[in-house]
Amino acid sequence: NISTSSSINNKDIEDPIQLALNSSEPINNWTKDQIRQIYNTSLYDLIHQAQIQHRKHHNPSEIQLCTLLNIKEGGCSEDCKYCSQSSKNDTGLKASKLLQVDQVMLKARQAAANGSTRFCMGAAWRDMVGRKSNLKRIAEMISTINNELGMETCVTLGMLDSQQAKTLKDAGLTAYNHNIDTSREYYPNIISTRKFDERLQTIQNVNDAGIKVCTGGILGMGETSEDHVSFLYTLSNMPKHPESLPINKLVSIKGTRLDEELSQLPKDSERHLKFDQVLKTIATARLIMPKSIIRLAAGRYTMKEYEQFICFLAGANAIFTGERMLTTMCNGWDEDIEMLKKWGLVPMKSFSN
Ligand code: SAM
Ligand code: DTB
Ligand code: SF4
Ligand code: FES
Repeated sequence: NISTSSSINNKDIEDPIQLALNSSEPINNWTKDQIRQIYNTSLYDLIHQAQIQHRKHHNPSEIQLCTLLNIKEGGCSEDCKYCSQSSKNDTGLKASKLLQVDQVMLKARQAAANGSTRFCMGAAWRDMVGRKSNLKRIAEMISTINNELGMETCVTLGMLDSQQAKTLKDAGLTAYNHNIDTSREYYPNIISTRKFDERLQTIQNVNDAGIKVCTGGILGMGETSEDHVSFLYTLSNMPKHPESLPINKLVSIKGTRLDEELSQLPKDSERHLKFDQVLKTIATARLIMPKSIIRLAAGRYTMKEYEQFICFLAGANAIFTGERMLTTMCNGWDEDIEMLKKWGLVPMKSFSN
């Protein structure tokens, strides 16, 4: 079987795990069959192979620490079934105004002092249409954090057009978070006020502006393993793999329509998320998107320390740490530093340090 090109041809290697491990370039044409085969590999082997891949592309003892701040809470016009901040869910959360730059700086300084190297700011908005002065204030937050603290910055503000993305890039933004959330097929069960392809369009606008893309999703919304395969298929076939890939475990919030729906599922339904599916998703992501930073995001506080440890073994290498996620709980800096020490892991240095 002689290949005419010097690079490895996708079709020359039949075992997709070997293909993932042997390719010198990121692969952007994974098939669902290949991804499914990886996902369904015996978990013991899968984690071993993912760890090999992890060690090829990352310093295996480093975990990136990011801290989140909700800079504009609640009152969002989107209808995401899981979200406490959607005005279509009855969670009792009130809408707030955008924080001032000095309020944000207090929190950013605290995060830096505790060892976080990336500061992520979230706003409960559908998009930035008609929010020029808010965008300007956010640009000021970004540049002040950069200049004063040398931290990486990240924001998530809903949909962005190319011009808005450029404004954020000019302010010095490192990454933009915009999750695809789940598979293309399952998406309409979760959100009806926007389309999956609109998500992809914003991601493209962000990428085109030269900002790193942070995109991932939520596990445990009643989807199946096939949805995990399809979710990974979309992510891994993006023209550029996401720099950062958050894996959220649903925090089922009282008053959200998803919480109500999931409570109706029979106890033995295959639609209840199992921990092995979390591991399979992380390990598969690590194999097929070797350079992405895989972040344990929402719901980590519900995981035992040893469960988090296995997630790190499977290839996760970032966490959110601090006082809070956006509206839900987060493990704090002190307990996280203790945990990392216990497992022989250290906080990742910022590229700007
Ligand atoms: N409004 C922006 C947007 O949706 O792009 C940014 C904020 S939004 C809260 C960021 C991400 O947090 C969502 O895309 C979703 O993946 C995750 N998320 C929100 N609520 C969650 C929950 N209850 N459990 C787990 N993840 C959640
Ligand atoms: C992401 O994927 N997870 C973070 C970050 N991106 C912005 C947000 C998680 C929010 C969890 C629900 C809450 O705290 O309200
Ligand atoms: Fe709004 Fe984002 Fe919550 Fe959806 S996930 S309701 S867009 S804040
Ligand atoms: Fe900030 Fe992903 S939310 S890096």
